[in-house]
Parts: sequence; structure tokens; C-alpha cells
Amino acid sequence: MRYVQTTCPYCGVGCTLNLVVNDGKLVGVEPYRRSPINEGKLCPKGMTCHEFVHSPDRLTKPLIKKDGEFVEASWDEALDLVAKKLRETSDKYGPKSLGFQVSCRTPNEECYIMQKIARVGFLTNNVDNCARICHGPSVAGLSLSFGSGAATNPFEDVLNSNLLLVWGSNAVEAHPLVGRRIAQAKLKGIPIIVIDPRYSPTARLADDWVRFNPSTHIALANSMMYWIIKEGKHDKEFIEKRTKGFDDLKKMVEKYADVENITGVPTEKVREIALKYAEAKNAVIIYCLGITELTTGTDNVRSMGNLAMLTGNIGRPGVGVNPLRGQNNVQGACDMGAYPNVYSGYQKCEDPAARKKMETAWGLKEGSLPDWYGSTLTEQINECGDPIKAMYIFALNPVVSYPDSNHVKRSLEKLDFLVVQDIFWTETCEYADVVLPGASFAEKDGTFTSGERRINRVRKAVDPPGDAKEDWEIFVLLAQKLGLKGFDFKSPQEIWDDMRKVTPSMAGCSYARLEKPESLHWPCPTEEHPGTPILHVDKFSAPDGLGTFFGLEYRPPAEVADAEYPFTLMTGRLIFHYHTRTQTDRARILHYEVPENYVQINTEDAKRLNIVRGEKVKVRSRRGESIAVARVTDEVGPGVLFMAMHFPEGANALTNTALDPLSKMPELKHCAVTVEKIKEGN
Ligand SMILES: Nc1nc2c(c(=O)[nH]1)N[C@H]1C(S)=C(S)[C@@H](COP(=O)(O)OP(=O)(O)OC[C@H]3O[C@@H](n4cnc5c(=O)[nH]c(N)nc54)[C@H](O)[C@@H]3O)O[C@H]1N2
Ligand SMILES: Nc1nc2c(c(=O)[nH]1)N[C@H]1C(S)=C(S)[C@@H](COP(=O)(O)OP(=O)(O)OC[C@H]3O[C@@H](n4cnc5c(=O)[nH]c(N)nc54)[C@H](O)[C@@H]3O)O[C@H]1N2
Ligand code: SF4
Ligand SMILES: [Mo]
Repeated sequence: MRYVQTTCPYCGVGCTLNLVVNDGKLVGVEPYRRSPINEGKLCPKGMTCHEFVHSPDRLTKPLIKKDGEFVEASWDEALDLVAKKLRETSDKYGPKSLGFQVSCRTPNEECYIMQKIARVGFLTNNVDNCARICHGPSVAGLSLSFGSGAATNPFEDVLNSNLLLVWGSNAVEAHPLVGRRIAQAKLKGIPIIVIDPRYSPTARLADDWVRFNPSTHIALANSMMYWIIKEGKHDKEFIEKRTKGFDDLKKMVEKYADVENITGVPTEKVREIALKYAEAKNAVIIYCLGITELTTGTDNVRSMGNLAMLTGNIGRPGVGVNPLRGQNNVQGACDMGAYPNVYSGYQKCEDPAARKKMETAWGLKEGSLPDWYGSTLTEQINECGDPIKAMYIFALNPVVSYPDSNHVKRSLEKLDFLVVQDIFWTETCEYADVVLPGASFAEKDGTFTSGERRINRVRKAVDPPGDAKEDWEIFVLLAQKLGLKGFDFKSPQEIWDDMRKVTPSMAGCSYARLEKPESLHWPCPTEEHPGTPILHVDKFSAPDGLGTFFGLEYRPPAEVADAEYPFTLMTGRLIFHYHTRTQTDRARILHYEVPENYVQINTEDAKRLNIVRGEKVKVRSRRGESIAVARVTDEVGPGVLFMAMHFPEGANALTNTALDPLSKMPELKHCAVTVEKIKEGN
């Protein structure tokens, strides 16, 4: 028996755990008690994260589609074909004809090497990761407000706070070990306000749960700020010394004294929670997808920034604005430059000095790297066929996870060539020309960067099955086939060091230093630097050192309920499943907990439509339909439905592709639907 200390492959909390290995196989998961993140505790997904690894369903051989059938191939044959097709496409149609979709599930080293292939091999910025449909608005919004798009404070810091404002986050189910911190805060008597249209398991922890109409965040936040300013509870000194744009904000919020007709929240309640937040000595905002996955996502995030700066809640323990980053490595995929406008460490592609630096480091001709903003994840889907002819999807399952599945399927069909690199056969593989079998988190080394900017080590415990290869190695082999220089890596550590050389904010994070249980939070520019758990202490990260207020107008979502589609559909997660279930559905307990798609409907609505608990109903939108088991409950209000996003032909058969103009986030959390009984015999 061997214990291999590693990092959980699911959510952005980044819990440390021990994989138990016997005879070259994983046989269990044991706690790692010295971890300051989770102190030996794990949620049901972490506890069972070894189960999918040896599933008989794992991909074990490269597959090539020949005459409509997938046939097994050698690595040489498969990678020759991939290299040839990508090169031919780029030679014929130019750098905008390729799309690279990078995972947030895989280690930093693999994200870095994939974007390096796109940039060095094909001089394209059409490279993006699934933060785009997750916390893209956090990156965009917090960069505008604070100069850096990352969470400001560590998770455990909530215990130093005097008030928790949890907004659009169901941490108890989606980030259970942060949920634990919130529960600990409650036990310490720290007041908790949860703002959510749904009475979620997290809302149950609240002293104040505020139900509001979905997607009316800006109206609510503006109104809170109106009352804070009106009552003189804003932090005048902080505003004066550390920020700009206050007058814009003040003028804007004057219109928002009473927003009950928009938000459904009585003015007195808005005033009450606003003053509680403003009067707390140290108050922290924790938010998640309820804020970001809307066409107003970036403005919603900037509203969180506005609130924190207005009350001086930035730059010390117990305060801050903390987006709970979703995937195990979504922070890292962004940090590594798997983004259409930045290199690693957020060095901007439009900046000639940054391009020149990368060209020198990567051995490219001066002036060769593109300055244009590449296509984002879902824009690439819209561009399938024209101008995008070939796409490389690495560890993502767009047919289930992107908005409007029918649109995704139609788009992928328009490609001349599609590569999918996964560990399981997914709904997306059906549309591929080549499927490459990668290795799971337990089968390779590397690092994941958690939602608190902490860089955690991932360690190899067992070998990948059959001919499957570690993903970084697949990219090294592909780079060789493409004849690229600068990809002669023999280990993930060598890739990490290559990244560190060009990335000032992470230059000090050597593998040796990451060995310690407490690891390191970037920015960490030198080997001597202790890392930076709390951002914006003396000044903001913007070039002028100031935070920026934005006066933001409330805008309704792109599609609102009407006579034809009278319900608002909200989508989200439950504790037992992770996204498109390729992994969690192969853990026995998790599968049995929730084996099929369901929809929550309010008791009154169900009565009116004669829908009873447990019956199958049909939910329809302008884009598609989904069959789901009805859960009749008062957790959702009248006129609102909630569906988990985990099932094929589920929520994303219905969702809307409309985008937030600033971050290009699709409106995954709001669309108009109708729900009906399935008639006998249908
Ligand atoms: N078990 C599990 N954990 C996960 C994941 C998983 O798949 N499964 N995924 C991980 C990832 S990648 C992410 S990004 C995080 C996400 O973590 P969360 O964002 O916390 O999870 P969600 O359930 O998507 O949405 C959170 C809440 O937003 C609320 N909400 C608030 N305001 C609004 C609104 O105006 N409109 C709508 N429609 N909803 C609103 C919903 O009611 C819901 O309770 O979870 C991570 N953790
Ligand atoms: N309606 C609606 N839609 C949503 C959301 C929502 O709240 N509502 N949330 C959105 C969010 S926040 C996110 S993050 C996305 C997630 O969307 P996806 O990232 O597409 O979902 P996953 O199921 O996590 O897909 C990851 C794939 O990677 C594979 N994989 C895992 N580890 C490895 C590895 O190490 N190597 C290789 N090669 N493959 C691996 C898995 O088998 C799986 O097929 O979904 C988004 N979609
Ligand atoms: S809270 Fe997140 S990181 Fe921790 S065990 Fe659960 S899924 Fe894994
Ligand atoms: Mo996410």
C-alpha cells in the first residue's frame, strides 16, 4: 500500500487528499490532515475521486473516423493525421481558421503547452478555456475594478470576518469545503446574508436570506449603495485615497432608491442588509455563477467591486471580493494564457513589448505573434465552418456544457476536422475525426491553481490504461510532428519552468517550494518572495494603483418570460455530480444519488398545471426541449424553474447563446421556457 498526496480533481477549492495505491491500482482515498485548506475533510466527490480512474469505459487507444466509423489507430498514425490536418488548414485558410479549446480540468502545465502550440505553431490567438462560460466575467470585471481579475482573499479568511455576504453562490453544494468555512463562521456567530432567488442549501445557513427576482443584481446592488451613501455609511477616507469614479457611481445609484418593482425585494429590506454590510467592521463578499453567467455578468461583478470599495472592505484580513472559482484549474488555465488576448500571467497580446518578449523566448521571428483578440470559446462554436475549419477540444464536453446543445451539434458538424482529447467517450466525441486518449489526474504530475490563487501539486499515483498517454506528452509528441522548436520537455516540471521564465507573477513558484502543505499563492515574483494571500493591501493592481467605481445601469436579461414561454429557467449544480458526469457518474454512490435529469417547480405552479412530484414533464424553450422529473418545492418561487446542468438533453438543450458584451459570457443562468405534462402515450 502506498499513499500519494495530491489535489482533488473536481472543484476550485483544491482540497489535498491521499490516493491509496495497491498493486498499481487505486483502492481508495484517505484524508490528508496537514492541509490548511480542508484539514483532512472531503466532500462526497473528493471521497470517491478514485472510482472513475479504473473504469472499464476509459479511452485506451487513439481513434480515427474512417467512412463514418471510429477505428483504433497507433499514436503515430493519429498524431500524423492531426499535425497534417492542422497544418494544411492553417496554410490554406490562415490563423483564424483554427480553434483551440483548452480545459480547466487539467494541470497548468498542459494548459500552458497547448496555448504555446497554438501560438508558436499556428500564430493564432484563437485559444480560450472554459472560464469563458464560468468566471470570465470575474476576470473581466475585477480587472476593470481592481486591476486584477482574481479572488482577493483566502478561503479560511472568512473566519476573520464580521459579516459574510454570499451572493449567487451555493457553496454548500458547489464548494463544500468553503461551505464548511461558512458553517464554521456561523458557529462563531458571524452573521451571514445569502442573496439568491432560490432557497438553496447555502441559503439555509443564512441569518438573512434575501429572495430576489433572478438576474436583477445590478438594481439590487445599486439600491444597497444608494442607502449606504444616503445614510453616510460609506468609507470616505478609503474612497478619497484609494479609488476613482465615485461621482459616477453616486449619480447612478440616485435613481435606485426603490427597486421593489424590479427585484421583488421591499425597500426596507434592501436598506437593512445594505446597512448591515456597511456597518460591519470587516465584511467579505463571496459570489459565484448566480452573478457571472448572465449577459450582465461583467457589470454584476463590477457591482460587487463597487460595494466593497464603497465600504472600504478591501486589502486586509476578513474582507474582500471572492469569486469562488469553479473547476479545479480554472484559475490556472487563465493564468497560463489559455486566453485569446493574454499570455501567461495576463501579459497582454496587444502590447508590442509583451509580444516581442514572447517571440524572443519562444524563438519566433520578430513581429510574427498576432496582436488581435482571438475568438472566445462560444464564438469559436458560432464560427465553425466560417472562418473556423479545424478545432482541437481538450478535456471539454461542449455538446452538454455549452448553451443551446442543438446549435453546438449543428456547428461542430460544419467543421472539416475536429480533434477531441478526453479520458472518456463523450457526447462531443461523436462529432470528432480523431479522438485521443489522455490520462486522468491520478496518472500524471503537475499543478492545479485553486480559487484562492494557491498552486497545489498534482502527483502521479498510477499509470494510464492501455495506450492512453499523459496529456502533456501528447502535446510534446504533436509539437514534434509539427516540427516545432522549444517543446523538448521531458516532464511537467520542465514545462512549468519554461512558463516561469516568461511569467513574472509566478517566477518564484518553483516545484521545490510547492512541496510544502501550505504551498504558495501567486503573485510570487522571486524565489525569496513569500507569496501573496491577500491582494490590494496598500494599493490596487491597476497601473495607477487606484480602484475604479463604475456607475452601472440595470439591464434585463436577453430573454424574459412572456405569454408563450411564461417561466424563467435557472440552472446550476448539485453536490453529487460534476458537470457532464463523465467522472461522477462512474462513482457508484454518486450515480445512485441522482441518476436522472430533474426540474424544480414551485408548489403553486405545479398545482395549477396539475403536475405531481416525481412525474416526468417536458420543458421547452425557443431552442429545444428536455424531459425531466418534476420536484415540487417552495425552494423556487412562482414562475421560476431550476434544472441542474449535468445531464445531456437537459438544461443546455434549452439555454440561450446571447452574450455579455464585455466578457462574452453566454446567458447560461436565465432563459424563458414553458413546462407541460407529458400526455399518456407520448
Ligand atoms: N458538485 C459540484 N460542484 C461543483 C461543480 C459541479 O459541477 N458539481 N462545478 C464547479 C464549477 S466549474 C463551478 S463554476 C462552481 C459553481 O458554483 P455555484 O455558482 O455556487 O453553483 P450553481 O449551482 O451553478 O449556481 C449558484 C447559485 O446561483 C443562484 N443564483 C443567484 N442569483 C441568480 C440569478 O440571478 N439567476 C440565476 N439563474 N441563478 C442565480 C442559483 O440559485 C444557485 O443557487 O461549482 C464548482 N463545484
Ligand atoms: N446551463 C448551464 N451550463 C453550464 C453551466 C451552468 O451553470 N449552467 N456551468 C458552466 C461551467 S461554470 C463550466 S466550468 C462548464 C463545464 O463544462 P466542461 O468543462 O465541458 O464539463 P466537464 O464535464 O467538466 O468536461 C470536462 C471533460 O474533460 C474530461 N477530463 C477530465 N480530466 C481530464 C484529463 O485530465 N485529461 C483529459 N484528456 N480529459 C479529462 C472529462 O472526461 C470531461 O469529458 O459548464 C458550463 N455549462
Ligand atoms: S470541496 Fe471541491 S476540492 Fe474539496 S473534495 Fe469536494 S470537490 Fe474536491
Ligand atoms: Mo465553472
